[in-house]
Amino acid sequence: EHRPPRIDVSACDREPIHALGSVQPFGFLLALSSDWIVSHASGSLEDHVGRSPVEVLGMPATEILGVEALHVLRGRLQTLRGPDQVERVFGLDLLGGGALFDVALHRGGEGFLVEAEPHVAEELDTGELVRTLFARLQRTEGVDAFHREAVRQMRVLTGFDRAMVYRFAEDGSGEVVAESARAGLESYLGLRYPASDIPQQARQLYERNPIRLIADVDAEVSPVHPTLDPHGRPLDLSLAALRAVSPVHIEYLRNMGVAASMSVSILRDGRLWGLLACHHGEPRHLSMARRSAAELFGQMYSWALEGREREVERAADARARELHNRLMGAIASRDASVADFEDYLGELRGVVACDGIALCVEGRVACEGVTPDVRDLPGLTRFLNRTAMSRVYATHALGGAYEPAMAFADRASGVLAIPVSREPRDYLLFFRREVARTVTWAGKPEKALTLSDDGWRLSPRKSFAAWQERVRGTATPWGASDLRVAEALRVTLLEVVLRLTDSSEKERR
Ligand code: BLA
Repeated sequence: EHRPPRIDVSACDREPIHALGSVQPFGFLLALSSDWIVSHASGSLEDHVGRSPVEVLGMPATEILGVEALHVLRGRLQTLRGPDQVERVFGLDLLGGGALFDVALHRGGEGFLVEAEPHVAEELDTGELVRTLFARLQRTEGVDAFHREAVRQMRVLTGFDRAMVYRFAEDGSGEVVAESARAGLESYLGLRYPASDIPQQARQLYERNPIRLIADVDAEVSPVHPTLDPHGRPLDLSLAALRAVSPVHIEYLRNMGVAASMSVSILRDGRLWGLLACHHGEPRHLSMARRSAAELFGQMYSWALEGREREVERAADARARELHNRLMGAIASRDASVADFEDYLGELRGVVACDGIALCVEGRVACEGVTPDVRDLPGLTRFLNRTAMSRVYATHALGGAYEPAMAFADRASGVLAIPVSREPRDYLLFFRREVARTVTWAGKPEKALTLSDDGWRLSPRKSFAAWQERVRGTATPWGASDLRVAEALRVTLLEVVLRLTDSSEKERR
């Protein structure tokens, strides 16, 4: 029996995916120096143009490109100002021989990169198409319907079998929050994937370059010549549309039964919030015009999303305010006691997303939902007395700070504690379960490793076991909005409890 070695998933983060030295063969690439001398060419030049890449190295562009094309490219180059900008020209007679190409242009290397694909004439006005799709998106109500409509539109736009909204959590893991798929395909909706499925450098790259198409996972990639420039550096393909992707990811897609993939970055405040990810069971090339349209749709979607999410936050704040008013009204209108306050547990539970809630006041305990055992709560509140200091305290890995909590990690790995008396002593506690128990994680542990000619190696979709080890004892982290609502609740509850204890003391007297 072979024993798998320990897996170092972080090794994935070190693969230089922006400079792997090859492109996909559905187009060709030329790198030109600032004085328009060819410094690099891809092997695919041969297939598209019938010239050997090595033969054109060192040639002035005037000997390869058509006069009209040179003029157009010079003009476009002038407009490339910002660092990560790309210009696209559709239907350009690039070589002056009559064949039309769709061309992308960006600064890079010692000058700029020109990428060309055979021109595809789109019957539809893609700008008009995006406008229509976006109008439909805006007619939806709420965040869920917004995502659902977006993936439906992405399928219309791309013709792919499947489109998903893949949203990242704070720990980098991702969840499929919306999906549109051809009938008969297995659904991924609601599945979670570990952070290691999309390594760090890939996420950074996707913030700069918002779209990538993998047209055919089985296509042989085309090497860029020369491999290293005179300074010994590989060509930086970060912004190249033709960039061949990591072989590790290609294997991942094959394991998923995917032949073509395209993803568009969803950004919030410039940071990667998620991906619009599309799959196809057969190889599928999308024209540059359609890819541009998908990119634009992704940008409009990203901007609109910010507004939708803000609406949700405002609604959560409003719920907390309303609860405040109701609690205050209740104690003002009748001769209430702390015990009555327990009637509100259900409602309190609704203002912060949690699996369970407990109220510990004056030695009394009331619980709802999934919580630690009542016997475990005194120990926990004593820990909180030392930690919370009259403030809201939140952790998504309670066992790390308070070791005895490991015993009930499955029921409560996350706690959000709101002190409700002036001295730390009484608390309202929100609990979240261990994440591995609350979500459906994708992947099969038994497929964590494969044996290849060079020994055991980590393969995509197989990092599951390693990941599961790492999330033991952790819950979904509390978000900024949870903390804001908790702080508002703290102020309310403090007031409520003070009044109630005042009145019960009066009674006793
Ligand atoms: C990239 N991984 C990606 C991408 C996605 C995923 C969407 C972006 C590239 C693309 O558009 O295809 C993951 N795809 C998913 C997930 C779903 C999906 C989770 O459809 C869910 C439905 N991958 C691993 C491991 C490694 C790894 C363990 O699982 C590292 C050893 C690597 N993934 C990896 C790399 C890339 C990647 C290197 C970057 C590919 C590139 O752009 O070059």
